[in-house]
Amino acid sequence: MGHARNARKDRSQKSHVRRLGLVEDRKSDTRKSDARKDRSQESHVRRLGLVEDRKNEPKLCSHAVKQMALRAGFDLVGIAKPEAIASTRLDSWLGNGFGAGMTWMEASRDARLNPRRLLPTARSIIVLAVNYFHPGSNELAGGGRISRYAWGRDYHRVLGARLRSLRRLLEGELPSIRSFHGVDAIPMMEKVWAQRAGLGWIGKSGNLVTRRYGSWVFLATMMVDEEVEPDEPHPDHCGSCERCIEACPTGAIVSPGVVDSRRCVSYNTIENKEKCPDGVAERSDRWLFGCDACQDACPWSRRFARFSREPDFAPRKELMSISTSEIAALDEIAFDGLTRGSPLRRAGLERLRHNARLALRLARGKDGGGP
Ligand code: B12
Ligand code: SF4
Ligand code: SF4
Repeated sequence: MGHARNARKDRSQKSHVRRLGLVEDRKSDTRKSDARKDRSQESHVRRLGLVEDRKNEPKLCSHAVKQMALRAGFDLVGIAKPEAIASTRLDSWLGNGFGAGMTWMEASRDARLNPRRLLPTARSIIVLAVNYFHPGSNELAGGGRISRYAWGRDYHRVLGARLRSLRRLLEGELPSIRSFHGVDAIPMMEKVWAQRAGLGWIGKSGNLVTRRYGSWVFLATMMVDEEVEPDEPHPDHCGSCERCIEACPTGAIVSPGVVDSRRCVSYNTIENKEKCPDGVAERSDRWLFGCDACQDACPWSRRFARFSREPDFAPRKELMSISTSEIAALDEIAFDGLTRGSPLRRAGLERLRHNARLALRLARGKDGGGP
């Protein structure tokens, strides 16, 4: 009876995860392998120095996991324990309407706060980051600006491939391991995990800032059902600085670390399907996709920006050489060609054209009002 209930729960969990479009990497049935197989596996792994035997509890060695993550192409890696996140801040963010039209943030609230909803047997979270900084100007001819994270190939694809490599490396050494990974689109509070895993701190800008690359990093997570030595959480280094808050063109950083998406140019140029709230469009500083003002102003991000070793994130010639007026006049075929494999695709043709028209008006010194 209990078993049947568990099996039902398991199935409903799987379909829930599938409905959310999440990546699930379970080798579930291999788990019930007999004790002999387990023992031989363990000793194989111990021979490789991957597992430390502490108090009879097998543990993946944190150093070995980190080496694998670096081999898979990540620039930073840390480990956190999958302990639930206190609900106060997320609830107050949602309650204040700061999630704007991103209703999926509310719908996945419980999973965001408790990662074990995604992998009930999770014992550790491997938190990963990739530096995407490529130098250069964000200005297109005609005055429009494109945020740095969108200059190259879509990071979901790049980091997704690296996560799969890491999973293969882990499974190669410990075949019974179960994992669950994702980048951005899974209901994990990636910045919180990154801070807990020691990668950096959540700055007043609302971005994770690292001492190695500033805030120019993408984040990803992989939960595993093995114990890995956790890292220390990262201390805050914002101090009395408030440059990001001062630099935000629309006043979207309503208090340190808290972003009201309704006012954020990034939200309004990418996610928003409705009319831009009054007073925001005309202050959007010619950004036609995303916004980097809070990051460009950050002394850590200025000082520690380093050239990314990932050519996929380098500015695409066809994108950076197009003019704002050409974007404003894109047709479907041209949009399809321009945005293939690029983050810009998310905005959709209509929104992108609208943003470009607005940027042109602002560049000409008109107020840019209107939808
Ligand atoms: C929703 C979302 C947005 C929204 C809301 C932004 C936000 N700050 O929450 C919008 C559309 C506006 C947005 C914009 C951008 N985003 Co975004 N976004 C997300 C997403 C999907 C969820 C973030 C979230 O959970 N927000 C809800 C709030 C409540 O969560 P939180 O900020 O983590 O809050 C916690 C802490 O900040 C803490 N806290 C609360 N108050 C305070 C106060 C202080 C002082 C401190 C220290 C902590 C603290 O408690 C909160 C909960 O426990 C993540 C991916 C993911 N799955 O995590 C990407 C993500 C955060 N985005 C990312 C990026 C790159 C951007 C942009 C830079 C893109 C651009 N150039 O235009 C901008 C930056 C805007 C900004 N200043 O934050 C990256 C950030 C990488 C990094 N270095 O931090 C992420 C991690 C995606 C990824 N996988 O790389 N984004
Ligand atoms: S992305 Fe732009 S609008 Fe959004 S908080 Fe940062 S500076 Fe403000
Ligand atoms: S600009 Fe200053 S306050 Fe803002 S994130 Fe950077 S260091 Fe922190």
